[in-house]
Amino acid sequence: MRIGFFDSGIGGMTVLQQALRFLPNEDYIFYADTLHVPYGEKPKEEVREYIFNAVDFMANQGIKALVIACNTATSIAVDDLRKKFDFPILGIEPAVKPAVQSCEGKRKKVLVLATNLTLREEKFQNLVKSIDHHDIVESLPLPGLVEFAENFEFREEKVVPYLKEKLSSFNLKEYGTIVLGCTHFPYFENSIKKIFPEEVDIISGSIGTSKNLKRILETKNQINEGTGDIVFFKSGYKVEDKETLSNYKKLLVMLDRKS
Ligand code: DGN
Repeated sequence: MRIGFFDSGIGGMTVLQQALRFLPNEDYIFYADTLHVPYGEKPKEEVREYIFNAVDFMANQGIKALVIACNTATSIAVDDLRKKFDFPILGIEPAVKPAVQSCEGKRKKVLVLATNLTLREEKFQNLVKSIDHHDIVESLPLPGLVEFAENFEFREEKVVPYLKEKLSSFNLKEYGTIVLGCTHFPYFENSIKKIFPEEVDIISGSIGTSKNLKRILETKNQINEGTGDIVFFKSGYKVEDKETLSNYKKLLVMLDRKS
């Protein structure tokens, strides 16, 4: 059986690319809910319905595990999804813990970049409360980056001015680690690095999620059951159009080159 990857759009591909490195001998379904992207600015109940529809669809295709490759979807639906479906469900989350651990000793701050919805949710608030004992975690929603990615706009000359404006009130020297808490953001790692005057670590949850996926498949003895084949779906429709498929493959190649 295949492994399902789900996101509101092409952000989830940044997680799939990491998973492919750890688990090349698996087959995958990648589902992008492109009809409803972006999730980050919509009411929670509406987004929750989209997520359940998508996961129902994937479950009907037959999957042996699901990766919610969307921080926003994890924060509002992972617990309820686990109650409904009996395959393992992994949800990506902002990697706040390793960021705090590495910054505390350096007297630096952590900046979490994510969607509005993720940052507002109790899951994120509780996570920060349980880890951030010295008040070093700050956050900023960047909805524009989701829009850029969905439009395949990755050029630094477009992205950097947006980031500069959004970060204009921050003292950029104070930060040691930037947490990419939205799976659309790793596409812009180079532009983000450029904004900060000093060297910063940039981390996301995709390596941890991929390692966990591997561990779960090993434990269940369901590992190495494929050949790296990927079937793409957009909001319930199989992607057959050659141009779109080739664009998706190009994204994976682009991400591979960066990592
Ligand atoms: N890629 C998603 C995330 O990680 O939160 C959400 C992007 C969006 O739909 N706004």
